[in-house]
Amino acid sequence: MTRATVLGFLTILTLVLMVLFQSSPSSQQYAMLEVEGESIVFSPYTVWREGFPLFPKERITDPVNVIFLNTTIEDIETILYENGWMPIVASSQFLYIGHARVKNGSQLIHPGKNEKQRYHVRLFSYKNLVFGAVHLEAGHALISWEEAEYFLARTFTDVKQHKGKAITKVAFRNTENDGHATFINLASTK
Ligand SMILES: [Ca+2]
Repeated sequence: MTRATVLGFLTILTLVLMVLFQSSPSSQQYAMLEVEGESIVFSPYTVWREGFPLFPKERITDPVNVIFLNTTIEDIETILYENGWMPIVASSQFLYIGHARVKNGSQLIHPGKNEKQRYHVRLFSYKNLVFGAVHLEAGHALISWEEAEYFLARTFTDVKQHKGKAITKVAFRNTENDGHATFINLASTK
């Protein structure tokens, strides 16, 4: 085998490994969601991707704590804008849903109890579901996921809500988190 052939083979092998690495899902545990007879597998934490674009590192960042059923990001945005939320451009995060990597489609903020605090939600669209990861922060400091989940869910009190089974760790990142997400069915009325 000539040197050129070996180099060519190694180049192809490297490219194949890069493609495999790119498409490999996050190493985190998956959760199963049963929605109207359909089973959907998803990663219960958002990931933040950093580093060299061909070999990104993924850092688990926020728990999924609100799941909207029978709706779209656009419909949720409309409701949230009517309730004091505003659009914001911030770093993108990703969720693995049905083994696809889904980039957040929209991010919104709402002022908190004082001028330093704000609620921040990232929304991820999958079929007729919208996964939400919402937190309360002060500057770059994380304060609570639970309080943010309650605050966001309170906007939708005219439709059916329930808490699902635990999908994430309790007290993840040493911050208030009960491990359960709130399910909000936009097709229902109370
Ligand atoms: Ca929760």
